Amino acid sequence: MAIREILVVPNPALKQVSAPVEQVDDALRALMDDMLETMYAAPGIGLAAIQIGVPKRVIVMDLAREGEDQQPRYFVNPEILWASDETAPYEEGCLSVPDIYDEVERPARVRLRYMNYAGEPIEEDAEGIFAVCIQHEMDHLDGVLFIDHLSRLKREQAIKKVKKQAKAA
Ligand code: K2U
Ligand code: ZN
Repeated sequence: MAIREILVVPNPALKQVSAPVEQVDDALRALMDDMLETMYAAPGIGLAAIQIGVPKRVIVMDLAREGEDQQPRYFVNPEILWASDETAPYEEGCLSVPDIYDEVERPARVRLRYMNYAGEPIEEDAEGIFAVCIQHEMDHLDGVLFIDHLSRLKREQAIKKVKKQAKAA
């Protein structure tokens, strides 16, 4: 396992549309292991493969609270089969847009289809922070960042702030 570099804005690689996975094999599981180790080290609760520069439709997640046992989740070729008309706001952040937080409105509940770590097909409903996180990560698979849901002014201010922080580092 290895901790990989997380790409940050304005890296154009983050705008790529990731390709579907052909086969859930040991090489893909090794990638998911690295993604999970990278996410825990960040720290974060979700990570898309494109954030470490790999344009594959793969997401890892762990929604366990502080003090709870780790509950790693793996989503290969995730699809949203249904989304509620009801929406809910959430103050989002992103490891690829460091230290920027803003409110994004998303469908409150979604029905997912994906393959797990073993390559088995799963269908599952998500709500709450699970619904927020999976939609945030699936946006990454389409080259979309949470700041793309904000006004152009807020988006430009966010990118300017991240660039300034990077220069000062
Ligand atoms: O994509 C990422 O950078 C991972 C995000 C996932 C996330 C974004 C918005 C809302 C929920 C999850 C990182 O985990 S951002 C850090 C974070 C940690 C806890 C709660 C919210 C955001
Ligand atoms: Zn993100």
